[in-house]
Amino acid sequence: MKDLTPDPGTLDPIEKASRDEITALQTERMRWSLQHAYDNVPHYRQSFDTAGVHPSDFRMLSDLSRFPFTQKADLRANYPFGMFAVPRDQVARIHASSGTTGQPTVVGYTQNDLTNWGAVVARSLRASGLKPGDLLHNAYGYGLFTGGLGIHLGADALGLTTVPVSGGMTQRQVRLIEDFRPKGITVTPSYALSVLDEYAAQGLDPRESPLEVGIFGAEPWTNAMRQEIEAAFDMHAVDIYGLSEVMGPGVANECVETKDGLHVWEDHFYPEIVDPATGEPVAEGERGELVFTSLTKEAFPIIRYRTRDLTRLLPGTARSMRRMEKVTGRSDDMIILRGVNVFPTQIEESIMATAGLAPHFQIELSRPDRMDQMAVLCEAADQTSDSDALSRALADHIKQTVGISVSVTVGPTGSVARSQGKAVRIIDNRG
Ligand code: DLL
Repeated sequence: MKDLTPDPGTLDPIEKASRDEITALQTERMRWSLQHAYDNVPHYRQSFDTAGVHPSDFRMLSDLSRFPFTQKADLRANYPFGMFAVPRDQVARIHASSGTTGQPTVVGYTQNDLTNWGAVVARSLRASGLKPGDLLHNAYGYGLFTGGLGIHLGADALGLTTVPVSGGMTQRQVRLIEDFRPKGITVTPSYALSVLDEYAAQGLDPRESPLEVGIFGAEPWTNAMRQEIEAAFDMHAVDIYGLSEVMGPGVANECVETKDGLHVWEDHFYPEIVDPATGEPVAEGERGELVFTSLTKEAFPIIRYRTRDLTRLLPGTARSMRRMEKVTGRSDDMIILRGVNVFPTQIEESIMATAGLAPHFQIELSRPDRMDQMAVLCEAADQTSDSDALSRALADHIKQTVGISVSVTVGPTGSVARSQGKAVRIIDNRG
């Protein structure tokens, strides 16, 4: 793999700023953001008043914990435009979450917000090893989802040549990668595996592909999966994080030279970690639920948003801004199996650690006789291998590392549903 470390001279000054400078900027911006939300969004005025806090109570960053949280339910209750802090005609762009359950969550951006979003995505793409003039194959979905258009904004801001492929039509993805010869690909890690399958189907060697870096996010994935993808394509694989409520992709990104967690672009997004059960801030470096407050957003300021994503904050390394560890999973996706907490990422790690298994999997939950059961559906990398031996090996690994008994089915190639974007990891038949 080539060294893609960016030239330090190309970084934004804030990427090299001292902690004191970052804190001073955050404090000033936080004051503005709290006041802006209070003055312009009835929901925030009411929730601050109910909690007995006023933006003038904010003097330093530790005061933020006195302000109330915002939850997804608050955004739904204010559907569609009730959380906007500017008149609708100043909103330049709308995005929305898929809303598979209940109402979609609608978010908006002013022209300034779009500029800032482009800047943080550009910073993310540069941290990933891309530079002006490079070609980018953008396979995140275009549309209401923030992935495609968000990456596109940043690619324009950085000065890349963007191929706006969007998701789906996997054969065509491979054809375009081979013909246009992009240096980077932006895509969910699970869809990257579908692209990898297609390389095999076309009899092409993915290690010979022009790709030098993949920028993967929008769903949890493990370091074991990183190694799998890096080896398969002979390219770097870095992690990009974000969520529509906070902005979209580009809230945090790994640096290609370190790959040691994602630097949170703290000049725009202020992170906290709280205990998911009590909402109390955890001690520095402890794991918990990630909470974000926007520092510059005009159209859709967001105060102490409970992301449900579980991770921890670590000090800066390649950049002075703090890092978040790779997300283990969402608290919503935590399975409690006979008293043991399990995340799909733990099953992913076991699959990657079991030689002979392909990286595709789904988890099926059922409740026969009022006892929860977990079945893991996966595939052999090589169809001639002994699927009984593979399933025993995986079940043993899961028993030893996660501490639960599961049934494993190693099916034929293609038996596990392939991802076209965000993978569906859990099929819940518990009724
Ligand atoms: O998934 C934004 C995005 C697009 C991020 C493209 C990165 C790349 P939403 O659809 O609102 O936005 O979903 C946000 O996806 O709360 C996490 O649970 C999950 N997620 C996003 N990035 C990561 C990641 C986009 N790198 C939700 N690792 C978030 C783990 C991630 N989970």
